[in-house]
Amino acid sequence: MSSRLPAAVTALVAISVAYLFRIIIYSPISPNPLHLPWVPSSAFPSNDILQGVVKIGEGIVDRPEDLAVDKEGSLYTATRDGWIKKLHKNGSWEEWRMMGGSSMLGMATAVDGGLLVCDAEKGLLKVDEGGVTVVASEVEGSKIRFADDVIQGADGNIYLSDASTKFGFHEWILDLLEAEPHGRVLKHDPSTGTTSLLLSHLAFPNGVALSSEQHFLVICESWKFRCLKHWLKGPSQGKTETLIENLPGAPDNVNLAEDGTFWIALLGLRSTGLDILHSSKVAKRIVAAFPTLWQKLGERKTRAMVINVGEDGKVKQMLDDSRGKVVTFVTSAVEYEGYLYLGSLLANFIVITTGIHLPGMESECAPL
Ligand SMILES: [Ca+2]
Ligand SMILES: [Ca+2]
Repeated sequence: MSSRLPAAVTALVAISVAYLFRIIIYSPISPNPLHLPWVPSSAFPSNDILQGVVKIGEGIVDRPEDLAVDKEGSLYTATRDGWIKKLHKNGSWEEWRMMGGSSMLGMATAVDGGLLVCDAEKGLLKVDEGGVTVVASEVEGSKIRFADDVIQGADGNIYLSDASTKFGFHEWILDLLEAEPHGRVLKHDPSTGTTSLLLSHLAFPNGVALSSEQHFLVICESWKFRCLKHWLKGPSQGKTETLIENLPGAPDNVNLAEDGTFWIALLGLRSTGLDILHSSKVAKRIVAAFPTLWQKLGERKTRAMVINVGEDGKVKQMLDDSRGKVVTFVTSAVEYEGYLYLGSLLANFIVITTGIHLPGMESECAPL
């Protein structure tokens, strides 16, 4: 008994030291507290409108992060099984292109036809009837590590976000825990084939969209809970301003609405547990060392939210599912002919909003 006790204590000390090394010395992150905006509940009162949505493509689409609609009205989404799937206007689904991998994210239609697709790991791809080409995989000698979203202007210039230069798609949680500005926005000029750095030191630049007149680029900076407005033309050309800040969720994809406003999807990365985690360096290191803790804290049904924001940054509408009862972790909202289509990284379906009045609509939506 007496000889067993010191052995047990020694083992306990050894295990504790090993865990401490794992948490402190070999931690994959150098965290900082993430300063979360204080948002009064009265600012975005819940309406649970997203509990009244209609699901489409259930079981056909696996975690569709972003959506794009072409001129013919066909909807595309990239799913985790490596497919780009196409929803025809008649409601039928097509397995359109097998791309492989599981890291396709943002997409947009290309001005000359086909799709521009961000594969977080491969970079920016162009997909059309001719096949798949890599448009950009590096900038100024530096690999694009986390291609996240893309938009192309009428002049052909392409803007894309590289959400993090430190962590890849499957490590996005580490980027969130570290909360450092590792991201950047790039510009690709197809006429010269060159990719250049437009903005750097951004905290997870995510969705990108152009304004209706294409005078400015909207950039959602997820870990700052804000969206930026970067002027491309006019007297403020080259300047960056805040479009909207103190958002109640981390902004993901942003898309131009039919009336020139923007639909922004907000990730519900707020809860009592997550707020404590975001404020504590030690807690962040522990979660980084034991990723299953994240599944308990973060990967739960949280509030799904989309907001409609004007060019002046004013919120015109907010739609939510306060407890993620029907849909959670909405990553994208695309408006087309008065319907709002939503994608989610935690769903096996797309949803269409029904029974709400969208800007420019004569009457309420009806399900397809
Ligand atoms: Ca997009
Ligand atoms: Ca995204």
